[in-house]
Formats: sequence, C-alpha cells, structure tokens
Amino acid sequence: MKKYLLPLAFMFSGALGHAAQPNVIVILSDDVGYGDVSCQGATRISTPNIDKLAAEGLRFTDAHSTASTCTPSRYSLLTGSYAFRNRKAVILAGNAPLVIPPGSPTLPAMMKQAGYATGFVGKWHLGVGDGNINWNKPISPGPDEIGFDYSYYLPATPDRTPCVYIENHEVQNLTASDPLSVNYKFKIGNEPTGRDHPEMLRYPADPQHSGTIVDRISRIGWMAGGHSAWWKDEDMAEIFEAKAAAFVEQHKGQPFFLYYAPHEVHVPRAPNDRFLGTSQCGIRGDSMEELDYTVGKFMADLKRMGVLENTLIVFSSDNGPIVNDGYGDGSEKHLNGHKPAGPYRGGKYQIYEGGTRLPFIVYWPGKVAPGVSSALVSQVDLYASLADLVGMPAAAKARPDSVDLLPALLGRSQTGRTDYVEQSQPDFALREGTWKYILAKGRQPGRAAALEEGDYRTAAYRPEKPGEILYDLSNDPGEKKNVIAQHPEIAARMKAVLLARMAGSPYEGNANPVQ
Ligand code: NG6
Ligand code: CA
Repeated sequence: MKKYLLPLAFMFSGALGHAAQPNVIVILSDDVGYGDVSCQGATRISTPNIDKLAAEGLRFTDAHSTASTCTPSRYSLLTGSYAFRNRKAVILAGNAPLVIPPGSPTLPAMMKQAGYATGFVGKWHLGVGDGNINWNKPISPGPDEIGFDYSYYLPATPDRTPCVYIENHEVQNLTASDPLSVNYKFKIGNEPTGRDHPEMLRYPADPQHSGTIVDRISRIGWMAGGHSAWWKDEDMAEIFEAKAAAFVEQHKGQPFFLYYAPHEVHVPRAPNDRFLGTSQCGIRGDSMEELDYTVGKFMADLKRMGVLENTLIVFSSDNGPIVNDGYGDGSEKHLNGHKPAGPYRGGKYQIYEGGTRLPFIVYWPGKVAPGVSSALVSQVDLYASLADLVGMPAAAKARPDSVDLLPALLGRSQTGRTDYVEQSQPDFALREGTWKYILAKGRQPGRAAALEEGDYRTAAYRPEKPGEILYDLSNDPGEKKNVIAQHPEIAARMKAVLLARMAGSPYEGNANPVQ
C-alpha cells in the first residue's frame, strides 16, 4: 500500500534488529518565526548552524504549529490532538495544573512503549501539579507522569514566576530554610517588583510583566523565598544544552527520544553577554544567534557521542514571532528591516500564516536526502508519523487528528495533509491546499485604543471585524486580499469542513471565545 514501508521495515527491524531503531530528537524553539533563520531569508541575523541542518536535511516551507501560542501548540505536538479539544489548553499561568491527563496517549508515552528512553529538557508550559502546588515538596504530576523518564525544565515561560528549574519532581537548589512560594493573584513576600522599583530593571516592562524582579527583570506573577534556586537568564541556554547532551550521553546505548525545548527567542531576552550585539537587529536577533550557537554546540556534542548517523532530528518553533511581547528591550527600535515572519502576515497570537508557519527541518544524515518540501505538515502529525517510524502504527489510531506523514517527513513523498485547522482562539482557520479560510471573531471594543497605549495583547492582533475571510495563498501569500466574494462556494465548503473538525470541542460553532 505504501511504497516506503518495505525498505523502512527492513532498515529498522530487519537485518539490523533492535539496535537500528533510530533515536529521535525534537528541538522546539520558542517564538521563532519563519523569517528568523538565514536559510529562509534573514539577513540581519546569521544562523549558520540551523542553516547547516537545513542544507543537509529536508526544509519544509509549509509546516505549521497547530496554534499561534505556546501551550496549545505544545499540547498538540505532545498529544497528537488538536488543542482546541481541551478547553484548558490555553496560555497557562506558572502555577496552573498539568493540562495533559496522565494516562492519556502522548508522544513520549508511545515512544516509551516502543522501547525508547524518553527525556525532556527546556520550556514546559503545560502546567504542573494538581492546582495546589507546594514548590518545596515533590511536584507531581508533570512531564514524568505523561511519558518522560527524565525531565529538566522551566515550568511555564521565562517571563513567568517561578523562575526556577525543576528536575523530575524537585525544584533544583532549594534551601529548606528559605521555602519558595508563588502567587498569581497578589504580591507575596518582600521582593521588589517592577511596578514599585522600575529603577532596578535592565529594561522597562508593561504592567502585566511588572511582578517580582528576578535577575533585573520583572516577571508575570509573584514569588517569594527560594532564593538559592532562582535562575540566571544569561546561563539558561548553556544549562539546557548541557542537560540535553547529558541525557543523550546517558542513553546513547539504547534508542532514545528527546524533546529539547530551548527558551529563545521568547521574552525576556537575556542572551549571554557574549552574544550581545552579534546580530544586526538588536537583542531579539542576538537571542536568535545564541539559539543558533546552542544548536551548533548540541550538534557537535551529538557528533562527538557518535549518535548522529542513527538519529532523526526535527528542528522547529512553537509559534510565530513577536517583537514586543511586554518588555521595552529595544527590539522594535533596532529591527533594522528584519522580517521575523518572512513573507507571511502576522505572527504570534495571530490567525494569519505568520502565527503558525514556522521553520521546520528534518535532519537524518544518509536517510533523509537534502532538499526542500512544500508538503503541508503540522506538528500534530509527529505523533502518528513517529508511531509509524518506531513500529507503533496502532497507537496512532487513538489520535485521529494526527496524520501519518512519515513518507513526507523522510522526503519520500511530497504529499502532506489535505487540510489542517489553525487555532488562534477565538479565531480559527482551515488550510486546504493553498486556500485559507478564516472564521474571525473580530476585535473586542476598546482594544484598538489599548494597542496604541502599548498593550500588545492578543485581541489587538485579531482581524478587525467579525466575519469570514478567504485567501488564495497561491497568488497572495501575504494574505492581503479577501476573495470570499469571488469564491463563495469554496468558502462554504471550507467552513463546513472547519466546523466538522471542531464538532464536539468546547469551541464548537466558534461560539465560545476565550481570551
Ligand atoms: C502572554 C504574555 C506574553 C507571553 C505569552 C506567552 C502578557 C501581556 N503577555 O499572556 O508576554 O508570556 O503570554 O507566550 O501577559 S507563549 O509563547 O508561551 O505562548
Ligand atoms: Ca512560544
């Protein structure tokens, strides 16, 4: 039925036996846009290491996250399910409970079942605990309860408390005499906040980001105590890379699956000093170059450990780019003509292509031929595709949103999905070929004014008016011209498909806006 099945089956389980099961690493960067890498047009930022992955691997030009923000996007990647099916899978506070029910089908659990050692290092943002966390005691459930054997992570986002690392179930470097507490309703403890002490900040922050100050940056939310555990943003890239490499070192004797989620280029941007000023577009570009350096360092480590030949690596990002996301770090002023989403419209928080069309590279020397693919793929498909790769096709049945695109991912086919749903709730869209149909809720009254005052929040980025939009990306990749009047029948058909896909979800009929 599928041409590639025979050779693959032979390659992985035939003559070579279990030892030939390839390792899988997913590197998921944060808020990195389609145009942020120099292999996709960036000229003010140089990303030689990511470019090398692209040059020696397969670069996808129409690959997407399922959502234009982090939590729903990562939820889809790890569960193989559209995030709009779970009402709770929206941008989470730092003390929000885990949104993936332990015991439900997940990518790491499936890999584990296939005999893989599973590890996670980096930004989590899918909730931890049961809603009532004591940060000084073992924290559960978390990554280890949904399929990871090992985890080392920052719980929410770099701009949210608690600003500490967790390894498996424990906050690292805590001192018993100085317990850590976290609050998202009101200030706790005596720590200075950005609101009261703007003079202590390395750069200004909007009101939302004016909670507890850590490392001269004020955060969303408050925390008190736990001082010995507080992270230093400048060291984060190096720490995550070292932990990711250590996981590989420890498990290189068996098949392993690693989900490695660097924090760059999410705010607050605080690259290590040695990257300051390296790009030609300010600190956001510098963070991008730090990310690229880190990817290069990680690749060198993989090579040194002798695992490169038998490891499939995916590099991507969780959602589209944003320049000002709450801090006055100069990124806008120094943009210098850089286009973070490349030729696409919009970015993070937006239903336009820039929100979800992202760098996506599959690298597997000797197995995936170098090239470029225009197949339509979504990160939600990694679940079924990797299930196929590791010989667990039955597992994919549990997650019908996830399509087995292994032939496309390995460059043996140019056929991607026939359609996919894009989530930027309360806006939703359907892509089908080069058509894009958007069901827009419109901006909330008052948001335009808020935008002018420097409030860059979600709603201001929505299509202005409620209604339906149809774009023909084949001649309008920048989504400028609504052609719904010319093609009412295409729009009607796509609307029916979109509503059918969303049936039974909390957003059914798009009647239940959140945010
Ligand atoms: C938003 C934050 C933004 C960022 C985002 C999450 C405000 C005004 N903005 O709510 O700064 O933290 O959440 O980003 O609070 S994400 O990439 O993890 O989705
Ligand atoms: Ca993100």
